[in-house]
Amino acid sequence: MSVLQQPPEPQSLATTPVASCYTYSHLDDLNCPKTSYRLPLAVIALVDMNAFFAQVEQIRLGLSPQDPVVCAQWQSLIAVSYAARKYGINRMDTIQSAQSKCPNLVVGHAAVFKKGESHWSYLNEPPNQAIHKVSLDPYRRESRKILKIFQENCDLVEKASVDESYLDLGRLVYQKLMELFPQLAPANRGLAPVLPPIPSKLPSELHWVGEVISTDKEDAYASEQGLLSESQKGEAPVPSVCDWDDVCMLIGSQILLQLRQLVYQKLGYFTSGGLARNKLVAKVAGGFRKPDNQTIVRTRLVHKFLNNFQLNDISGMGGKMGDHIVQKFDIPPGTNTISYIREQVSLEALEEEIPEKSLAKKVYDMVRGDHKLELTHRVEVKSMMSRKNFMARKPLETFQDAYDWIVVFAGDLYNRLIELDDESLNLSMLQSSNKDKGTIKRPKTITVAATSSSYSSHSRQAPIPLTISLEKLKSIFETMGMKLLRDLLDSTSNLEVLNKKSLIELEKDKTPLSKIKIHPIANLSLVISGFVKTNDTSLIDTYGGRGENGNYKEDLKKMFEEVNNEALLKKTKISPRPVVKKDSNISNEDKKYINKLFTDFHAQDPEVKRKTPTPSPPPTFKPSTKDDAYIKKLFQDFNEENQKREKNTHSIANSEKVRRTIKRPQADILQSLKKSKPVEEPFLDRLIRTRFCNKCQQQIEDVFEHSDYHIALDLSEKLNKS
Ligand code: DCP
Ligand code: CA
Ligand code: CA
Repeated sequence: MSVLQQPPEPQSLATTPVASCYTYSHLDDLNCPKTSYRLPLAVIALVDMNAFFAQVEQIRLGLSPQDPVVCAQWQSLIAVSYAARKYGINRMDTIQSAQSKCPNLVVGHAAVFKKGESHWSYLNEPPNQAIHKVSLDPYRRESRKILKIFQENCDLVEKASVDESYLDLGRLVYQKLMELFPQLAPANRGLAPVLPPIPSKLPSELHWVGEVISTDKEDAYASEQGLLSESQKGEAPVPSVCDWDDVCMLIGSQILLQLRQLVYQKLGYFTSGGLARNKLVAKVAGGFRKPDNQTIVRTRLVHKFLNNFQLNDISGMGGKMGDHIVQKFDIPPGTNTISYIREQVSLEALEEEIPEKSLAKKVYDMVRGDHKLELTHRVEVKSMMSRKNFMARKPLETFQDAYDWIVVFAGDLYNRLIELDDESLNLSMLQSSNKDKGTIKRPKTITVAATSSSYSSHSRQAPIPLTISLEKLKSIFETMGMKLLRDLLDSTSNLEVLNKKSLIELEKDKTPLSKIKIHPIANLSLVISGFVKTNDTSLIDTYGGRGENGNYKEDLKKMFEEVNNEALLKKTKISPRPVVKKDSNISNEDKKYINKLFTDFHAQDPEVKRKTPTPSPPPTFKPSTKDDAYIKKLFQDFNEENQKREKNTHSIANSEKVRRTIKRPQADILQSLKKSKPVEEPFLDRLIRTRFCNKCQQQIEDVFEHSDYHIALDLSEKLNKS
């Protein structure tokens, strides 16, 4: 049902009361966030934003939902509004091909940072890849606003991606049940553990909202009613309500619409929703009717509903993983894979064909829509990277170039820390019992890494002084980033040969930075890592409210400034010259971090644990591994991808320029350029294009986060080798 539609007139619902399958204990557990997700009465919603980035652009540009808007990143479309989809435009189009399908197309390009500036902005003209870096901050900001609406109204919300959240509606449904059915209240219960049958007449305020998946009988009844005249029609509209699980879904459907309406009223966004007993079915339901609608799957309809899909459509079973399982069972072509496995393949047969027992059981549960996953808060952030690839034709060639980008990266990381604080504060305010109450996170380490045009990589790392002020951190990122970059270039870039003077002499002579040449840099990154939690519950407690003066971010910043001035800065001096770590062993923190990464990831999706080679626990780290090497390896994978990408670009673009720019291992590179073998698509490119990870065999929501995950995974494997 659309968020714009008025609620229907009160009508009595069709009921078919039966002896209840549920107990008071099931009911009461619904009231507990820890237990409710695995209950037969659970009510889990998934809300997904429609054409998210395109809607953000449409609203930013003051346009209506009927205007054909797309969101672009360089020449590619990353989101296509539903109005533009009517012209046959999809994400595979380029701006040009989309414009040829719809001459009135409105192209909103993502905001960009300009070289040398730490604030992103929207441009009136197309950005230039050589001097701009895309910022996704505006979308993350909108995403935070939406999440906040959910968190203010629901006690357990899992942000699943930039535009999706799962909501456990258990407590909201419980409260409504108690209000509408006082006979269920603890004081009014008899001795029997089983719930009474539902009343034959339900309160008139209850009505189904959205597309309710119906039984064949209900379908037949509905079409029969459609043929009758008004006077002949039966009173009670289908779908019918039989037991308390249906009542829970019924109430949940109304709550889900209210939440979607709140998002629309406060921010103007259209959404799609899915409602079911668990995340798996809610997710599939969320994509069933788009845009601006919601799909409700009553528990007894789960099998029928899932028969509309194939195994590959289920989250975690996409691509090769699903194909592989389907092949194992010789499922005849044209057969529905989900219903076939459910009806024809026993658990024993699944276990025989799928050696990993837990995966076999998972498939067994999934085809039954019975795979219960807990709603979790976001996986902990352990590092953040801001980076830019420079096109082969435009590598960085002077100190000024490189410093200008450090300023951009510092601004990017600063924005992301604001987001992180916002999340931490929201969490702590909304969950008074949470053990992380009052926790904010600050990075301990900063790293600069650069890869030259000849693909040699170097990095420098230093500890960051503890400070709560984000403004201060931003300037620390800038100054330390520049200092680290200076040291890195001084020791790796052969400055003396390039400039005919040593760096110290150049600095003494006050040579402008734009005149100091460096060995061309093909990509540059700034990373903050080793996040630690800073716990100061009392300070969070004294902070009066979220955005009550209308400027939430300012309040937050002010609070941190106060904290910083009063307490922490006294204890910690900011060192003007960072200490560059070169010889320390890989720290326990880092080891813990890498292992936690895997634990978190595997906890999220146990099946990946088996598909992906699991790195060994910390003791197998080579004791001689240096931090420097560690960070170098962190970038290795990323750089390899870039190498491939660059080779690809060169081969298409201009091999003459390649000869001029590349000064080292020329033979190798030119050799590889000559190879006629098609160049494999870089991992991240493929991930962005397909949103499917061929390494994990699953659909990926946050492609950038997932790519970083693989960088860390590969790093750990390398560190654990031998
Ligand atoms: N996104 C992206 N690159 C991709 C896929 C998505 O940058 N390859 C961004 C833009 C999308 C947002 O993530 O707006 C959410 O992705 P969805 O898959 O949910 O797609 P949309 O929200 O755009 O459309 P839909 O209405 O089909 O959900
Ligand atoms: Ca979406
Ligand atoms: Ca989505």
